[in-house]
Amino acid sequence: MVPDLKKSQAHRFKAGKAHRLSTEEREQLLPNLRAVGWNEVEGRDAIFKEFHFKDFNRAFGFMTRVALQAEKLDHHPEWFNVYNKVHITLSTHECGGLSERDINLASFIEQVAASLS
Ligand code: H2B
Repeated sequence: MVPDLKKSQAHRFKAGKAHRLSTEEREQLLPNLRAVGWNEVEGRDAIFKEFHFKDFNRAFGFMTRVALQAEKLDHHPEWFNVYNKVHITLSTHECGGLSERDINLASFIEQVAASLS
């Protein structure tokens, strides 16, 4: 299941200052991401997922697509790659924790991963 990202949300992405998600927002937004393998990081307000691809070529292709979108959105992942594995942590430095920007980037990342597998 790929969490839905509405076009209207994508346009609102960078509008205004990022704010940390409220408890209500988390209850509404995080279950969809948990269901596809994103987990909250212990000791830090961030989410994490590990992706596995068939080979380095696919992993790097995935990273390239995510990188271009991240630059467009001016919201960047923290990530680590070895061969076919890509570890991704999302958090918003501007507000020191999880914001809607992370949820939206995670949704985009899921769409890319789904299109490559
Ligand atoms: N990425 C992330 N993950 N969090 C941020 O707060 C952030 C970013 N801020 N990318 C952007 C860039 C900011 O530094 C620039 C100046 O807009």
